[in-house]
Amino acid sequence: MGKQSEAFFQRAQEVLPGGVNSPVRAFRGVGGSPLFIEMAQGSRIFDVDNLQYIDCVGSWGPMILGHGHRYVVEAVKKAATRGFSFGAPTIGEVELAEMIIAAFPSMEMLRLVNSGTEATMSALRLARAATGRSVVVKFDGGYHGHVDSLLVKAGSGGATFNVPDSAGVPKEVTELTISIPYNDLEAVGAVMSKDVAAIIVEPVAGNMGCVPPAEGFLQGLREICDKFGALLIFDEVMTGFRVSYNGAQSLYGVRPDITTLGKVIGGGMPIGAYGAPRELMQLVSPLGPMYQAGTLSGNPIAVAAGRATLSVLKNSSIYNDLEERSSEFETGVTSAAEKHNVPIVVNRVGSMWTIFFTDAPVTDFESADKSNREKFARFFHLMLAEGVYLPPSQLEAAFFSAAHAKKDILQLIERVDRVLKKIAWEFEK
Ligand code: KE4
Repeated sequence: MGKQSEAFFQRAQEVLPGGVNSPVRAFRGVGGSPLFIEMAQGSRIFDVDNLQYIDCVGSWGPMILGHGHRYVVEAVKKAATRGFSFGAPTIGEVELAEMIIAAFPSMEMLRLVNSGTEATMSALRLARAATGRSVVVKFDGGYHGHVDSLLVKAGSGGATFNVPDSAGVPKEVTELTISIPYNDLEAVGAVMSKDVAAIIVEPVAGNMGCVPPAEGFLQGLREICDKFGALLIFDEVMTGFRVSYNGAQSLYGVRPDITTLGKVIGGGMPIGAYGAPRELMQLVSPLGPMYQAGTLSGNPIAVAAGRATLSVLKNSSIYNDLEERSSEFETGVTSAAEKHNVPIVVNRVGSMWTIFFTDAPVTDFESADKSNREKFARFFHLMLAEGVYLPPSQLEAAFFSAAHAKKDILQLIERVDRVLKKIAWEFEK
């Protein structure tokens, strides 16, 4: 921990709860104090003490092209010279919507908002408006932003700080939310009823660490929703344009009723979106009775960053490259762990992944939660000392970007190998 970061952190804690503007950044999941970041470029991030790291967080997913991609930077610069915000329609937000809809055939219309939370909050309201029902089903360890109804057995910071149900949310609200184990279709069947407005799911979980859907799980949710007349919401805030240009719904061939997006579609700028077939979206104001609004929704600068990002991703070899490099990393880490006899499980879908310090498969929150947090924290700090910036929590997903070159992957494997050797000595003797 550098002196400047330490000084800034002391100062930050005077004015920001925990010294941060989002809880998981506070390093409470791994101990110690957070690094304050000066800048980032490509696959590297630089802290205020001028130390550099290979970045495996990528702002929690948005930076799939790497930091400071010149095409995105130029698009933002150009947009900025024309005005930051008008509170009026621009053709740019239409073009971004058209790009997203072309990539996600399950959507015929969408509404841009300013965060993933706004997207899921609006998607939930739309499902309740469309069905006239109130109950929502989610999954233990699933995190969908800090929406009152969805802060029930929530993942991400909720799980990291062991506060799965937030204070300040009336029980009258949470009574309408049922949370059950991920990848457990029987549990879904047992709670389903004609009172359920929607099932909301991360089609690849990223907020209990990375947990892929079990074979048939997503299709099973589709069938259960059809049987009970409930809507299926795919929260693709993390997976959209991450696991493929067409999202997890394309990868697994399951069509949701409503999709939420964020992160990558803004290229690092504040953004979110929710979309669905026309008949559903026509319920949204000003067309219909479901109200949702936003001063900065469709913001020209955020939209410029998003359009530039998707333009670079579209028809590129980036997803193949990401798969190749991420797979090479997974193989290298797995063999290093075997060599040093450190039990780990690596879960990965494309370029989102998590190294769990456990010796049993991780298929849901309960199995993820069995991971050895002390070992993960030690691994995190030893990797930081090796110049690698990982998500500061066992229950988060890590990410690679198009800027992570082969040499970065080879360096990462070497550094993981050195660190696992130390972990073996400290924990496995
Ligand atoms: P935001 O409101 O943070 O933009 O998006 C909320 C959200 C919704 N759905 C999914 C699947 C998400 O992963 C997220 C946010 N992800 C976390 C990372 N676990 C953001 C990091 C943070 O909270 O600081």
